[in-house]
Amino acid sequence: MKNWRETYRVLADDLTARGLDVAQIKASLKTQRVETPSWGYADSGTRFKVFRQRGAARTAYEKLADAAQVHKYTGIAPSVALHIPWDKVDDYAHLMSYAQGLGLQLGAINPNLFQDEEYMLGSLCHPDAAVRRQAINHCLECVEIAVTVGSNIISLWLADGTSSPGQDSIRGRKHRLLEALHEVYAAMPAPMCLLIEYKFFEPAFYHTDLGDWGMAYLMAEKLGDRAQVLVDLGHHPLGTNIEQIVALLIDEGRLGGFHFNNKKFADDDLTVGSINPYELFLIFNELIDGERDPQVTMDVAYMIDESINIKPKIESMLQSVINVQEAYAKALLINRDKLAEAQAAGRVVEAEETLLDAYRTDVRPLLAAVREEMGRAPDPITAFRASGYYEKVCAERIPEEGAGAGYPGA
Ligand code: LRH
Ligand code: MN
Repeated sequence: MKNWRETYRVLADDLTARGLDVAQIKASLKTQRVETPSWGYADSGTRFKVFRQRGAARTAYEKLADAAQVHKYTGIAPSVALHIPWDKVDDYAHLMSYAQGLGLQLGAINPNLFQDEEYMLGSLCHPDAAVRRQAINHCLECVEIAVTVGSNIISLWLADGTSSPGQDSIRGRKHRLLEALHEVYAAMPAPMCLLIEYKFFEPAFYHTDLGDWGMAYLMAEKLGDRAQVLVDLGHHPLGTNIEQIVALLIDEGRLGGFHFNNKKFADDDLTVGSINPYELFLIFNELIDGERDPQVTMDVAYMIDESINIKPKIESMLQSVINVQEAYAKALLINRDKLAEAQAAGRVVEAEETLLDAYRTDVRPLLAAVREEMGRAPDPITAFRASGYYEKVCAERIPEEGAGAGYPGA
């Protein structure tokens, strides 16, 4: 955006004329934080092919170096989620200090209970107690890693389910799952939280043990206050109203976090906001509604979970962080008093138009001003490209056989 400063001045006057507090909006934007996924910087693909990308990160250290670029240019991505064993290292304390040297913290620890040979029939839900023990021990190892790196989040997704009718007892699996989760929960030192991520199918194709928000919520309720539900935007049947699920979990005090990404069909893990930016805006509308309600306490982990197969990964991650920022900025422009009045009076079109006034506002000049005031690049992608970092890592990182991030096929 060439002359964004002039455009920003006009926008700020317009927002003030619309009765909005520009200084307050900018202050909120400066406190926004989004965690990026280590696995988003490494080679990934589909079951058909993982296309290797020149310059893709191959080790936990290289993933952190790339994540530091995203934080350098946006200013709002200071932490990175790890996936174990994809990010397994000999010395996690050393990895933590390396991250701190880059201005980063290590965030959510993601156990991996979907790649060991023993997990064909499940992990924590497996009929064989020895396999369940193996899975529980991996989660306990992840709790230890979280303690070592100063993380307070265990982010758990289970591939567990069945792929043919009758394969296993659905209630039996539920009992095994709860027993195992109680042991993991008890091992987490407060205030560490367990985020339970649900998904309606894949890799299981008949039933999934944690198949929707209700099943994850039920488990959280049975475990305790430090168990919450994680909403991955790619884990719902088409047509699902995700912002309604978000509003409900906020109201029940069980919204623990997000895996932001986008989809057209299934769990596509595409760049955030690249397919349905209006949905992301409506989700942030519910989040702000909750934040503004004194009855509601929220402690939400905003995280990205994307696997980019074609685009250069760092640029896609920059797009994703910027799109999360834009969705929040647009939602902050909603005149909430006007919205509440229209809703109460049943003036439905006026209510929708109040949302659209905000959504249709081009917030890029506002974000450019906020970034500059944070000492960051008004236009992160252009600044990153001008840095030559990508060319540098392409030259340095000669793809090695089997050096993928642990992503299947990588
Ligand atoms: C499962 C999932 C989960 C991660 C994986 C990389 O589809 O969303 O969050 O463990 O992707
Ligand atoms: Mn996810």
